[in-house]
Amino acid sequence: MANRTQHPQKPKGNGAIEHYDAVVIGAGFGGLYALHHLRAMGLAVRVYDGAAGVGGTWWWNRYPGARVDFPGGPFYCYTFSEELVREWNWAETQPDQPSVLAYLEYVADRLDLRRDIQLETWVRDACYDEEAQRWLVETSTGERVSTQFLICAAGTLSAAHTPDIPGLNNFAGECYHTGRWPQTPVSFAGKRVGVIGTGSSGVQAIPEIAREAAHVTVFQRTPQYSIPARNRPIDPEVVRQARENWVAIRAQMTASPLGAPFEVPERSAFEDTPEQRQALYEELWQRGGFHIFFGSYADILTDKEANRTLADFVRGKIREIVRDPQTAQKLMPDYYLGTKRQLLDGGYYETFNRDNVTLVDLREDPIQEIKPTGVRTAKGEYPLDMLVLATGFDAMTGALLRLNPKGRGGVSLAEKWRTRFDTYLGITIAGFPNLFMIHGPGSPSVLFNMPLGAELESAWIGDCVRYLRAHGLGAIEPTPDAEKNWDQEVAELADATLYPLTDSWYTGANIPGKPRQFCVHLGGPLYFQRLSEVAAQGYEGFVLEKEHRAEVAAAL
Ligand code: N01
Repeated sequence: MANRTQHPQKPKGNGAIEHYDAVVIGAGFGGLYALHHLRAMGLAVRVYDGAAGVGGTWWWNRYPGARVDFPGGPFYCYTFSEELVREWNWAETQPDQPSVLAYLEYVADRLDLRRDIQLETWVRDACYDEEAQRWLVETSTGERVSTQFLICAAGTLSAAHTPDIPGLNNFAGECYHTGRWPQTPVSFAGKRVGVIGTGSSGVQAIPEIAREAAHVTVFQRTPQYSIPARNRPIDPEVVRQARENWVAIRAQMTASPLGAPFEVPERSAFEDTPEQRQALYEELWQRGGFHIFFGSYADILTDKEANRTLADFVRGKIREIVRDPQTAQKLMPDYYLGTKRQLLDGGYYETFNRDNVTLVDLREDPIQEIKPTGVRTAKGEYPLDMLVLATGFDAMTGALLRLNPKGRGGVSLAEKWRTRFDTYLGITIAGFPNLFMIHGPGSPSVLFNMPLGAELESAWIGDCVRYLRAHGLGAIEPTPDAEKNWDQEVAELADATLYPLTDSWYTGANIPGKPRQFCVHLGGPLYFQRLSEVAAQGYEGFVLEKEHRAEVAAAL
């Protein structure tokens, strides 16, 4: 096993410019695989990450209760290597954050990745030099490096969103954002804790905090549908079969709409009687996980009435579980189920039966200000020792905009994306040659198995680099028309569903002033087929530029 040095050392900020074939931004699932894949092709690769460890999302999101909600180990992990699948033992169906982080650390060691990763280093600037056909990158540690390819694996859910609530900075107690949770243990014992936000992070954290805190006040703006995760020890037989048949299972995942090794239904909710539907929902509710959502009927996300049958079922469960009818009423969601990111929990609704938990419905009693001693709403005051902000992320585009690379003509990404997040294939951007994104806006990203998606996207990027090199090409960049058509394809797929009808981070509605656009390609396997077709047709939709150095050499 390689040594576990956290900070592979290279001279920092000594004035000399290092030259790489590829710079990868981010050392999470996507960035680690991109490094492994491109390095195996013989490229000189450097990875930068601002965190003090590898893991990306799984390094930052260490709030209590953080777990994989996708069908977990051995399916939420790297799939490209049968060895890794055989070597790593997942303990639970929904692995917790420490397990996933330990896995990524293991992979970084096992594949000897750390020697090319520089941690605690933010990329501060990235400018494209049209003449050199290269990116010039500057880091927070004072280095300037030149690279032909810039691979942005900065995370779809990594730019934490702190809402602009009056007085927030004056709060005198402890205050933590779930997406920037401290490295040192946080104690809730004996404390009055306020949690703002009831998305995936809040719903996972609230039951855990309530077990320890003196009191928890949950400030809820939108009630949510949550489904029991029913996390349990993983069945050794599932693992054995997965290991024996990994090639077939990986193929099945790649061909499935969500990248998961499960059959998806083709039947409409209305092919069953109400009694049959109820029985199926009950069975899948007891089974736990996303099965009820993706495994019940084909039209849950496309037909309002079909959606209502499942929404009614979950609302019925909330009424059954929550003893106080007024609290149950406040918890009652009314949007189309699944059109905000579907939540899984470990006893979320049950938590509201505890004596030490209070629910504040911000729709009828909004926050007015945060005072040094607590939260003041329209109707009252809640004295607090700690505030937990489970308020989400500037999803899909936030991390890229924070990076704000400058492309052709010095135009920044912030200028380019002022009103729309145009991309081609969710991987490339017109005006930004040789820049590739992993899980960019317009890719399946958060609605496909993310580790598997990252592998497939990296593989496509690797093939593209190989093609450029084999053909004496120095740069690749999509045409504005290709972007426009891609935008339309993404929108048409979304418009066939109920997703765009709900305010969510999928549509950018959670960030004040952010352009509204549904940025996830819902094609699943169709998306990866489109990638292959584009490559097979000689990178259709792209302008391919001859290598300038070769042109100069030829002219001499
Ligand atoms: O963020 P969110 P998250 N005043 O945006 C509320 C992934 N993830 O961190 O719905 C009051 O979903 C906001 O209210 P509303 C997963 O993909 C995965 O929970 O906008 N409230 C909402 O309740 C997930 O979807 C796992 O009305 C305010 C909450 O804050 C994504 O990350 C675990 C507010 C934000 O919910 C993001 O989840 C955790 C304000 N001013 C996360 N502003 C896994 O299990 C916002 N809110 C793998």
